This record gives sequence, structure tokens and C-alpha cells, in this order.
Amino acid sequence: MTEHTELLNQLRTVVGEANVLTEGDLGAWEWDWRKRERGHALAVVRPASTEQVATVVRACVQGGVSMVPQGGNTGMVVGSTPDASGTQVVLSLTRMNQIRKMDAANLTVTVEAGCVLQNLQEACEKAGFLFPLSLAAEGSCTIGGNLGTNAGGTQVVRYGNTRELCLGLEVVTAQGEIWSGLTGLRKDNTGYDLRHLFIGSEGTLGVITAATMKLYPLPASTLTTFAAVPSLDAAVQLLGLAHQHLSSGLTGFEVMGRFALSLVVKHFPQQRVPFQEIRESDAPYCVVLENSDHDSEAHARAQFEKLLESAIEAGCVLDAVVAENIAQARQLWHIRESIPLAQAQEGLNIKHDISIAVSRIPQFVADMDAALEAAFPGVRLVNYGHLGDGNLHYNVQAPSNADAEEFLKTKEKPINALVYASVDQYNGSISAEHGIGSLKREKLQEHKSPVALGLMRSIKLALDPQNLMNPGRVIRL
Ligand code: FAD
Ligand code: S2G
Ligand code: ZN
Repeated sequence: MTEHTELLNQLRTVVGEANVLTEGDLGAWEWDWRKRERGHALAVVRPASTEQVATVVRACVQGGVSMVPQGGNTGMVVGSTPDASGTQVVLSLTRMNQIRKMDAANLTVTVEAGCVLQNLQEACEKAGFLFPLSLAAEGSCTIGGNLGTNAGGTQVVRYGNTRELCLGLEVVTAQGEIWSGLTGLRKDNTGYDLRHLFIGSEGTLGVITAATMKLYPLPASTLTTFAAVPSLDAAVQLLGLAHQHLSSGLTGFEVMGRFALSLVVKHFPQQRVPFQEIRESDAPYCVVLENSDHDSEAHARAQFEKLLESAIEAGCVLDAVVAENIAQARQLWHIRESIPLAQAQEGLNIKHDISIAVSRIPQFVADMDAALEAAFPGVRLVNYGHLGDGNLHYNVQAPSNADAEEFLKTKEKPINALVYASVDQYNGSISAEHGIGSLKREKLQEHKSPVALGLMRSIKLALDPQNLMNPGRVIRL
């Protein structure tokens, strides 16, 4: 008998024996996606309904056992895995994956937290609608995790983050009560807007069990272009022209450094990355951009022609390839989405998920590249990301002849310090879309004012006074 035997038996009666995992390899729930940290769970518990989640939470609260809500476990800030104590319950929402209701006239869909993002995208497309959240992890991340982290991705430039796409939530509170706010109303000014407390709270205030999300009409045509640009300044200039020519038709604008692309060429040789023949010094960056048109493909093409003409005239595009069909478009996007995976194949790396005013990104990168290359000779810079919304993944790979583990052990902290100090100077954010988790919790203390931290602490203590919801994530009490 351990001190938790009674609780575990109780949980087994709630969710069924097979859905309380305590034996065997729980690595899938305990390793963080970057394979940098592994926790140890008391148990992985997989409820199938909101009522079961509520009962599980109440039982854990009664037993004084803390919980880590988990979706697809693709988070990047060590927020969805248990700590090493062996005393936490991982509350996996993956069995709650139903699409409860699609309301065409209201342009909304109500979906359970454990629904995989790609499944929701596909179901909406089949019904003739667009659910416009899109990120490279969409094959395994879940709507609950997207809301937990307020995920961004590649269409934020047009549709905003997950927060902007959410109209209502169903939540099990830290006391095990059920708050149902799945109204689907676009206007509802009746007191505090509670959904916005839970969106981006990273499982520290309660468990999101379902959400009502916005739908959009499917565009008549989406065109994708992959362009080689002579500088990061030119990429920013091209973004300005794209806004001018495409306006709300601009639904994606990603920048990729040539070293980042070289990792895709190296690790995924079957992918055809354009413009390999252009010297890196002539085109240090490439851009992939998407135009979604509600008129016709002909109209979309005509708009793209005009955009590319003015971009070539302005000298901010060296060469461009426009996808001829959906398969080609998918191939071009797949190159961009393969960068994080190619980085992982190249070895352990240091990630910075930062945002800076778009206009200032070129200067930040020029300064930072120079500073890191001077301080850490041989360091390899993997610069890429969502330039359209000012979110750069300014990642650092160990020098090719270095032991990556050793390099990270000794250099990650000073590199983080350099990057984040500069981000501060540029009035940027140290976490644009991935959140804080436990990875950046101490950093948050340095980068937020005492007033802001005090308000966050008050919210945490008001909603989870026993600190049993994902303790030690986001805010240090
Ligand atoms: P998890 O990792 O399981 O959990 C993430 C956080 O949310 C944790 O704090 C967890 O406690 C909390 N949580 C999970 N479910 C719930 C719930 N039901 N209720 C309350 N809290 C909950 N992120 C981006 O924003 N943009 C990107 O472009 C992007 N690209 C990525 C590419 C790759 C290859 C990978 C591996 C990750 C990427 N990510 C990106 C990070 C990650 O995919 C997102 O943070 C995603 O939203 C996490 O979803 P998940 O279901 O995996 O959540
Ligand atoms: C992306 C993935 C995380 C990283 O692909 O947009 O959010 O930096 C990133 O590898
Ligand atoms: Zn990203």
C-alpha cells in the first residue's frame, strides 16, 4: 500500500482500470518534446468526459495530489510533463476528442479539448469551412493544448492566435466544478470575460474540456509562393508589399534562413528545396507566403503577378516560384514545417521564441548574429519563423564539431542572457507563442514588472489557492 493507493483505486473506478497508467514505459507522457527533460508521473489518467474530469480533479484535490493537464505533449517550454517527484497525476485529455457541434449559420464549431488540431481542420474543410489555426505540430497537438498555450502558428498574420479564434470554453476548475461558457456568442458583456483567463494559462488555473471556436468560409483559391530574397530587410519590404497588394488575402508569411533550410536539405533529402543554386551571400533568406482569395484562382494569380512584379522592381525578390497546384503548395509549406524536425535531427539546440516589431527584426538579427558569432565562435544560427506577425524562432545549434549536450550545458545560459537582454532593448517578448511552462518561469520574473507579476499571482491564488493545477509552471508563488 502506498500513500496514494486509495486515490489510484478511486480514479480507476472513475475512468476505468485501463485509463489509469502507472506501469510500463510512460515516456510518451513524461518526456518533453525537445527530449531535454523527463518527469516521473504518479499516474497518467485518461478521462472520457467532462464529468469524469471533474470527479478526477475533486479526488486529486481531496488527496492533495497535483495535476498536469496534457494534450498532445508537443509543448516547447516543459509545461505539459510531470516534475521528477513521482507525485503528480498527468491528466491526459486525448480521449475527449469529439467535435460536439458545427453551426454553419453561426460560423462556429464546438469541440472537445483532446481533439487533434489536424482532425478538426479536416472535419471543418469537409463541411466547407476553414478553421484557420495551423502549426507544424498540427498532426499531434490538441485544441486544449492550443488554448492552454494560446498557440500561434503560420496564419496569425491574418486570423490571430488561438485566443482570437475562441468564443467560449467549458472548464473544470481547480476545485472540480464545471464552468460551461460554450455560448458561441460574439457579443456577451456580462461581467469579466472568464475565457481569457484560461486561454494561455498553460494548465495552471483549470482544465479546458471543450471550446467553441470561430469558423471562416473556405477561400475560392489559395496560392503559395516561395521566394529568394537578398536580405532580411528585403523580406520585411516584401511583407509590406504583400500587405499592400493582398490586404486580407495575405494568410501566411514565413521567413527561413539558408542555414535553417540547409538542415532540411540534409535531413530530408527527398524534399525539393528551391533556389539551392543561388549563393547564400546573394540570398541569405527565403520566404514562403500565401494568398487566399475569395474570388477565383485567376484573380489570385493576377494579384500575385502584380505583387511579384513590384517586388522584383523594388529589388526585394531575386527569384520566386508560385505553386501550380495544391500538392505543390503543400510541398512548399512542408519545407517550412520541417525545419524544427530537421533541427531536432541535427541535435539538441537552444530555442528562442521571440517577438519584436517587424520593422526592427533585421537590425536585431544583424546585431545578435554578430554578437553570438563573436562570443561563441562556430555557433550555427537557425533563424526562421513567422515574420508576418513579428515572431522569430531565433534558434542556436552547437558548432558542428562540438558535443551538443556539453555545449548546451555550458553555453545555453549565457546565450539566453545575451538574446533576452537584446529582446528587452528592442521592447520585444521572450515568449511570442510557446508560453512559459517551467522552462522560462524564472526568466518571466526578470522580464515582467512586479505589478504584472503581482496581478498574475493574485489570479493564480484566487483560482487555485492550493496550487494543485500544474504547480511551478508560468508563475512562481
Ligand atoms: P501540450 O504540450 O500537451 O500542453 C501544452 C500546455 O497546455 C501545458 O502547459 C499543458 O498543461 C496545457 N494544456 C494542455 N491541454 C490542456 C487543457 N485541456 N486544459 C488546460 N491546459 C491544457 N506552437 C505555436 O504556438 N506555434 C507554432 O508554430 C508551433 N510549432 C511547433 C512545431 C513543432 C514541430 C512542435 C513540436 C511544436 C510546435 N509548437 C508551436 C508548440 C506546441 O505545438 C504548441 O504549444 C501547442 O499548442 C501544444 O499543444 P499540445 O496539445 O501538444 O499541448
Ligand atoms: C515553429 C517550432 C519550435 C521551434 O515551427 O513555428 O514554433 O523553434 C516553431 O523549433
Ligand atoms: Zn512557431
